[in-house]
Amino acid sequence: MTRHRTQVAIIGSGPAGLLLGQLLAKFGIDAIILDRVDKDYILGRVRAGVLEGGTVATLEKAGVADRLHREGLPHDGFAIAFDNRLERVDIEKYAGKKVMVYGQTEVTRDLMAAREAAGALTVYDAADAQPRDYDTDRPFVSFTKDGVEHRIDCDFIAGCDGFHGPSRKSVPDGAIAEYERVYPFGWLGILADVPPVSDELIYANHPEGFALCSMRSKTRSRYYVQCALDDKIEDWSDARFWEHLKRRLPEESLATLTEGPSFEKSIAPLRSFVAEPMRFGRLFLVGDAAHIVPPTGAKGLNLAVSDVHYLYSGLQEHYGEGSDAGLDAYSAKALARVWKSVRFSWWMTTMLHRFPDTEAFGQRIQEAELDYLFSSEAAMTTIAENYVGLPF
Ligand code: FAS
Ligand code: PHB
Repeated sequence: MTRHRTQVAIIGSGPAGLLLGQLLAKFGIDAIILDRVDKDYILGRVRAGVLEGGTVATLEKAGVADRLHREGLPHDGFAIAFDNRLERVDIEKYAGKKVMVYGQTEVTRDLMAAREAAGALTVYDAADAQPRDYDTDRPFVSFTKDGVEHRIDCDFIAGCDGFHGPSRKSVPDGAIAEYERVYPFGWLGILADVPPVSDELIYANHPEGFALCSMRSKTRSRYYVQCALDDKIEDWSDARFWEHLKRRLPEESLATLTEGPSFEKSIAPLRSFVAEPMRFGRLFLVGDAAHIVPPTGAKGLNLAVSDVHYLYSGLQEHYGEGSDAGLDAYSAKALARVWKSVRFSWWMTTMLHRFPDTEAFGQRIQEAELDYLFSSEAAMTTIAENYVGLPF
């Protein structure tokens, strides 16, 4: 058994774990990060694309926002297409803020580079990580690497290990409440090196299903179409993908749509999920380990950041001022913001997707809601202030 000692043991080297590690390092708090896979696998996962202002500010505070400001695309609005209409939500006018289009992969890359430059320890390919004894004041994390058993003694454990990780699952059933809604469809996404159809994102409601036109740069597009839950990647040739995307976009968008070969194609299931509470003694659940949202509201990554913001503030107080007020308030504070983002993501998903029971009446109701949305200053303000991100 190889033994290690640190102040905070972080399970998971996704954006939550890496950002927490980076903020702690800047404050002089030692942390070891573990992940069950390697860097390339993590960087190969294509996920979020839109950063809220609070996320950008937190990345700036962590000292990893230089490339984001050089290469990211600030957006002051997005569009919703429905009933062959293309209508714009002016987030700058109605919420006074922008969002930044910069892929999660790049955020993760920047955080990994900063951690390496600081010489901080991340253990990749760490198998069987388990948070242990976190109901005592001597918690530890066990894992194996290359057949050798390891133990990390620590003061606190941050469970940043995503929806399928061991942290939440280690909590005894009677001590945790779980709320879930699984959606009866998925998102099929592609990346293609073609110019985006528009300078801003387009979310599309259509009788055949939802579509989303996003981007990673002015020469790289990210597109999604709603697909059946049992669809497989091999069911979707590029030709079929482009055909379905074009059918779901308004005519005026087709004039600027550039098709091309995809170099990444993946299907993501959609669910809303929240675990309560988010703290168990010395174990804190962070990001997707505690909650999942359908990506329709572009909230998943941004919620992971607000959790990190609250937990980091609490740890800073503990080590800097000897106060546990922030740690004691973590779960309630994080969940208050989580549930409002879960609601918004559920609302956007319900309004824009084709459900098995939508039928003709349901389609008209969705179109009426969208028609009202664009006729009301109050409704525009509501969607804009939720999309740019509620305050931390
Ligand atoms: P992550 O899941 O990113 O990171 C968890 C890490 O823990 C992983 O690296 C994993 O390898 C590691 N881990 C798991 N088990 C472990 C173990 N036993 N031991 C050690 N490590 C372990 N959000 C958006 O806003 N927009 C989107 O378009 C979008 N698309 C998504 C598509 C998919 C397929 C998925 C799954 C999520 C998507 N999300 C999207 C949400 C996503 O961006 C998450 O919110 C974000 O990755 C959350 O970051 P983390 O909490 O760090 O979790
Ligand atoms: C993306 O660019 O991947 C993206 C953007 C906005 C969303 C979801 C995904 O709501």
